[in-house]
Amino acid sequence: MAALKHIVGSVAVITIRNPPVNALSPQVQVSLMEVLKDVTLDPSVKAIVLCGENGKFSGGADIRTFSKTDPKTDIKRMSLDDVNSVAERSRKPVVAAVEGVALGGGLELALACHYRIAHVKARVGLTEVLLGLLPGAGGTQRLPRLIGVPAALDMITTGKIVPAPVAVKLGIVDSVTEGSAVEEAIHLAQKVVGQPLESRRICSKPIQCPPNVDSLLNDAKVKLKKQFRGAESHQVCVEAIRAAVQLPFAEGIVKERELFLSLFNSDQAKACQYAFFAERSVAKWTTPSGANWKSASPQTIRTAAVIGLGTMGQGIAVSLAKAQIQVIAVEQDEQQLEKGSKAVTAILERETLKKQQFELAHKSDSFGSVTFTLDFNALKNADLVIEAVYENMALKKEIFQRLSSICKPGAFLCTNTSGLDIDEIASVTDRPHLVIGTHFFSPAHLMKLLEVVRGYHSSSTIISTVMNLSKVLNKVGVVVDNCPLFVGNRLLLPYINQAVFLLEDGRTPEEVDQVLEEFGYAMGPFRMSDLAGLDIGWRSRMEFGLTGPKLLPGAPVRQREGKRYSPLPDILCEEGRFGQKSGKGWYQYETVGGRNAARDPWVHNFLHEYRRAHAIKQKNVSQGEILEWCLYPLINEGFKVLEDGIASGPEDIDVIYNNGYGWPRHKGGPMFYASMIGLPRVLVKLEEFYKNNPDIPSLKPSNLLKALVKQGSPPLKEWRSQLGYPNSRL
Ligand code: 3H9
Repeated sequence: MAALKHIVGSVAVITIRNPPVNALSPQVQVSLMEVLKDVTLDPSVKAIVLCGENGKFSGGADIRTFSKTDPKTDIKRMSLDDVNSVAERSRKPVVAAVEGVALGGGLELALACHYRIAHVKARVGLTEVLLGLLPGAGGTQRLPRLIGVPAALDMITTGKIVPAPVAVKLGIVDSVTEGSAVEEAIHLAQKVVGQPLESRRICSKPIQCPPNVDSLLNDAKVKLKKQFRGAESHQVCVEAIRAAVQLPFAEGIVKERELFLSLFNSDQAKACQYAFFAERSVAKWTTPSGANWKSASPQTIRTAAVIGLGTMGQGIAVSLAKAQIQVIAVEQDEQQLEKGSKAVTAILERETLKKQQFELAHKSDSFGSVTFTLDFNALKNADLVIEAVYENMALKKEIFQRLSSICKPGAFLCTNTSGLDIDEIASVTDRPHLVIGTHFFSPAHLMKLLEVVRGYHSSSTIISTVMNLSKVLNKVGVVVDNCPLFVGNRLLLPYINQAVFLLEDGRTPEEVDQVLEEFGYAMGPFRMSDLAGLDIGWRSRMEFGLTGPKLLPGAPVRQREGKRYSPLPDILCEEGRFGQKSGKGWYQYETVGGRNAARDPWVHNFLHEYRRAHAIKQKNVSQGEILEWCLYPLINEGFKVLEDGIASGPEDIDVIYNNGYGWPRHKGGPMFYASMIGLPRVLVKLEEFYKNNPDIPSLKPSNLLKALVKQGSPPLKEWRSQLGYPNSRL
């Protein structure tokens, strides 16, 4: 039985059992229905308590069963709505004891109960929108009736999860307890036996609408359209809430179901659910020696040090402190230390305020302390050190050499680099097996991704410790192998290059950005480059002799080593246009550090003159071709990364792109996207592009892509096993 019953006095306690999160699979729903019917008919039972096994109420409907569900037939038989209806109509009081989580269908079940008691650490939310769906078991009809339209709109359209103290304030749960929610619920159930239940049935409550409800809903759609570009589920959620506003409860439920079915089998829902499982799968890493996430033993990090308090170091220090880790922050001179410590303190103050507002007056766990120092010897107590100085190999090596002599034996040494060789850095230490790359993304206290770059000697203990740390920091860690630029930036390079070539060929930054933003990117390549700072790439190109003083005399302007090269970004930097930080880049900004990108006539004029000077003929490129021209080389590089064994599977690449590079989640990630449009299509287009542009090597189709197409384009989940990854270094 997936729902167990035991009797305490005159109260029947029904426990949902489906480890690990008590998901409401079709079997659980059937079982719940049977037990509920059984206890409502049992004259010795006067009240009912619903809870979940192992301190978790329920993680919602079982997502794993969705892909096996035929929406035309099976879904009509899905009975969570029926279960909810039986619970709500019961003439015996039904109390939900919410411990751990009540998410999606789990919260919908709790909303159908007459009372809800939550443990103080429990969290609740209607998270379906993040899976490309909407709450399909009455959530869109009950929540607005319970907490009002504006609050319900916010929760349902964003999938926000709120802690129990906030839930009680909003009116989602009746009370919180620091003790056992189940015992509290039994106590309440006994107390309310015989009391009238009509006012406790949310389905009977009138909906309280603000006078401007129509414009509230319309404005929400406009805002969501901008925030989640191209995503359908957020828009459809608003329509379901509109039904709650306009229709009686029963008709609203019918409308909700109709809208739910319209999303259920969509490509976007498939992509979001793939992204959900991909994030879980990357936690299950393995190494060629057979070590893996199960066998390795992560060490707990209590004290961590950060070296360098630039933008990255500041964010990393905040991130660690937020996770209640004691932080030692080191800088090289007084001025930098003061600047860095002020910035860290200011961010932490803002974060404390946010936390207090979010968790309201409830006492919350405080942040870890941050000690600022110029004294490298302070690092001797750290369990783990993260070096976050600027990208300079000589400087990093000097620091790691010093760390060897200062840090305690067994301390883990991490380098925050976006592409330098981890093995070279590890080689100067006394403990290469305890050295690893931790590639954070800016702003590091907010961005979810952590690329964990395994060096040749990195031990399973350091991999598991850092992967564990990523979870503690509320990030998604992805283990990748060591290669120039690692995975994320390696795929980014051809994407940016292709976008710049489009400017040479006659397009404008606005046109290119618009296409990529309509695709779903939060920012197109040029707005993103302006935000990141154009000078970073410029310095690295100077370092590699592609531009600047190290460039060999006589090198053609638009070629390097026989390959197409565009000097446009270099020229912008030579003009002092570094992007937002200098108030001008591919766009102009209202001020230095401004955020609002506006068309810049200077850029347009400059591009025009550049094309004229180099006698470049304008090419007519459709919006569809702009998209393919930019995305397919990025995808192609993804296949090359797999071929080289740098990432262990397509899911790893997709998780990196969804969480670190603004890839639209409802498109699953670049590799998933390729599988959806069809590998033959990607291959044919790349072949065509490469034939017409033999001087762009990133357009040459990867062997893996060709092999997969030859094998009949197997589904993405079979790519790993079909190819066997003979080259895998992971
Ligand atoms: C829904 O409810 C639709 C309804 O409105 C209407 C229907 C008609 N199903 O994340 P973790 C697995 S849609 C199946 O590592 P944590 C997960 O894959 C649903 N499996 O743990 C993993 O498996 P494995 C709405 C699920 O403690 C394991 O559980 N619900 C589900 O960090 C542990 O997960 C949601 O959107 C599920 N629903 O976080 C909630 N949930 O060990 C989605 C988890 O094999 N879930 N699994 O890798 C979550 O947000 C988090 O998993 C949760 C636990 C917070 C619950």
